[in-house]
Amino acid sequence: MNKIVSSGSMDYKHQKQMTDADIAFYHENGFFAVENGLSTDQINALCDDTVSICRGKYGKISGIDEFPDETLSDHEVIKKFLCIHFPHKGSKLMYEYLAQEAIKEVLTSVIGPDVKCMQSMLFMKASGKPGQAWHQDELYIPTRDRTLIGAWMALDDATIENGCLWVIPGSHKPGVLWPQEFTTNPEFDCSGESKFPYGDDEAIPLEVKAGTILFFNGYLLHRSLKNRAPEGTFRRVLVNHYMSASSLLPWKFKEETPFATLDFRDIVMIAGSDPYVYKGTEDVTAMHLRSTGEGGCGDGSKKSLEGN
Ligand SMILES: O=C(O)CCC(=O)C(=O)O
Repeated sequence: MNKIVSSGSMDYKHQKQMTDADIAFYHENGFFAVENGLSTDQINALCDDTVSICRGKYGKISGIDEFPDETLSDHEVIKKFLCIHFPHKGSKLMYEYLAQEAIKEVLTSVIGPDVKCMQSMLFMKASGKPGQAWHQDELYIPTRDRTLIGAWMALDDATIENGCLWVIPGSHKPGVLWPQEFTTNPEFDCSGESKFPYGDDEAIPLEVKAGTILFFNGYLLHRSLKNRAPEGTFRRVLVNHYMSASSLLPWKFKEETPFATLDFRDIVMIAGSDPYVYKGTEDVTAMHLRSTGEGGCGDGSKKSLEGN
């Protein structure tokens, strides 16, 4: 079984800067791993904050009517939820981590000096919880210059057993967004599955240690499988999405405005300057619970293109 390609990794503790070879690896393969991107203290702080979010300490989370009983242990609390979207809207710590130092270094190296963030997602993924079928993030969050990048911060070791990320190296290159179909496979949540001309044998699992930050291109085909690790374990990940601040972001609009002029402004600048600063920013997204699909996904008509 292929493991992460060593030339595609850097040890942030020792290197701190992307080399030309690192940048070339990212553009060639569509992903890049930074080992030791987070220290143990940072991982622990983010895990503690995950518990606070799930206990309702930072306020309402759409989709959660009642927070778990206070007598439950931290693990019992977090195992109730697969994933919470936009944790940075409730937690100050998760907001600060949008501009985490290793993330800024990689993004400014591969995107350019001006970088904005528009989304965060916090996966708890307890044992038994589903993964997400093959997809490309740009299908959900369409940038106009194809600069979308996910920064996936492993808070636990991610393994094949507990549902690590799988990618098809180089699948970002054609710049095609493959259509999706509804899937009822219990391996996955309700997000839909991309249909594409690659074989599953071209996919590689990205097994990484806690503290590794995986970066992946918005056109890269990727998925994760169900967590099959023993009961009581988790595959926690904080994943944020970023793009060049020079591009407009036609995301989450329903009205009939010409696509080319749409610009979602609920963003956070994390590096450089914002050419559209004169527009101001908005605060329209809020923390919400992602559906696991464990109760069924209906007929697919409610398939969400909101998350990724
Ligand atoms: O971590 C996962 O299970 C899925 C994450 C993902 O596909 C994404 O962030 O786009």
